[in-house]
Amino acid sequence: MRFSTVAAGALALAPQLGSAHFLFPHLMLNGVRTGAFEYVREHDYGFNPHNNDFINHPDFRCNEGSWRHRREPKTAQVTAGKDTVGFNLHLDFGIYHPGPVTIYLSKAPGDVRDYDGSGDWFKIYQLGTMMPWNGTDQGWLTRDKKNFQFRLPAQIPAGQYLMRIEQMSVHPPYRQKEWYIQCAHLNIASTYTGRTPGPTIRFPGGYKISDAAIQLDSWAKPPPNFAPMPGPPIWPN
Ligand SMILES: *[C@@H]1O[C@H](CO)[C@@H](O)[C@H](O)[C@H]1NC(C)=O
Ligand SMILES: [Cu+2]
Repeated sequence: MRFSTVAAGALALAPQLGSAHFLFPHLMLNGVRTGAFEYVREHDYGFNPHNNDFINHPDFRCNEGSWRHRREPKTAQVTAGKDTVGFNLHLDFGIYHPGPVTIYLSKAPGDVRDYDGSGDWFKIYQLGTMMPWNGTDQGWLTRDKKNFQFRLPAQIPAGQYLMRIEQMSVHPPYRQKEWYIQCAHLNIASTYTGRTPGPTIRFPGGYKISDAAIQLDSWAKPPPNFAPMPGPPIWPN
């Protein structure tokens, strides 16, 4: 089963380049788009989306097959409170799927290249709909955006981190979603020694099908006028 999924993903790469789905192979570093997978951990699912079953799988952390790519990317040297970071879609495509973008950090016990993301994650970025939202795809602030960047808050302890981007596409019928996930490797310099960032969640386990964000039904009539974000509130806020 696993083998056939990977093979199908590889075959699907070429035809999907121009038309279908997306991934986030570029780390954005102070406004500069770095190379594809230069600082980003690759995975074996190509441009393909996962469905809701994926939220209960360990690969929901950094996407399917990413563990075997953990030694490939470099680790970006950045400073908390100073540098801006983020992700850029492949080939400068914009996300043409409606839905929230969230970015999380998880501190590695040591070298991020040996870290599987099984520890605690806190959210540092999110982008949802206009407020108020008229319930349409056009009302998503993420739509057609090609990069998602923010200044690293100063309130992050020094260390190596996985930085995980997630887009949850809300266009499939009813409460089914499409999930796009990718992780980058950061080494964060910081003098912060305050409270540990939080609230934190783990993957899998941190998301439930019953979460309001996942229960959003963009096919509802009349359309919804509020789109809850997945996951906990952002740090440090
Ligand atoms: C909803 O809002 C978006 C963003 O302002 C706008 O482009 C779109 O035309 C609106 N659609 C409707 C049906 O009001
Ligand atoms: Cu899709």
